[in-house]
Amino acid sequence: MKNKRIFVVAAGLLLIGMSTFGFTNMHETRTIQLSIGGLHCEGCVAPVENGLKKVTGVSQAKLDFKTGIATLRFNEHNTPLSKLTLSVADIPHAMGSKMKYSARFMLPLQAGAGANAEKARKAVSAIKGVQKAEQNKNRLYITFHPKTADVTYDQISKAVQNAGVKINAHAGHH
Ligand SMILES: [Cu+2]
Repeated sequence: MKNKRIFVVAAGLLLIGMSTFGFTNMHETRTIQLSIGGLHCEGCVAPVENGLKKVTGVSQAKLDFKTGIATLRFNEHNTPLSKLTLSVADIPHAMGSKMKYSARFMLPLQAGAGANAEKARKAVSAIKGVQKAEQNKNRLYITFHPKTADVTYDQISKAVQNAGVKINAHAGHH
């Protein structure tokens, strides 16, 4: 009986230690960007920002109406990137149920990635759960299948880096 209690306490401490030093480092909080579709007017900004902030792992969300780009602080420890991106379609539209919001994950690549950008696009397209990866200038725009595997930021960044392309970490500061 006493041994069991000690075991429970030890297991608990181990879990706390792991979550402090292990898993939180594996899933760092990052600045990421989503390209939002279905924006009708500036009145759509607050509902989309608030909808994004409700997702577990999102600590900040700012949507620029002119560019349609939402900049988030996001930790995917509990929510994979694909789920976050897909969740935008579930935010009730400010103009009523006939309109819908949508989102594509926008990944900035290093300037001058050239032909490797196409390689990166293909590599990302091949990830199970990715519906479509499009390239425009130095950016990849990625959509996800609603019903297949979860896709994480780490999976995408690995695929891009394996294609010989660096991710532009300063994209949030335009
Ligand atoms: Cu609107």
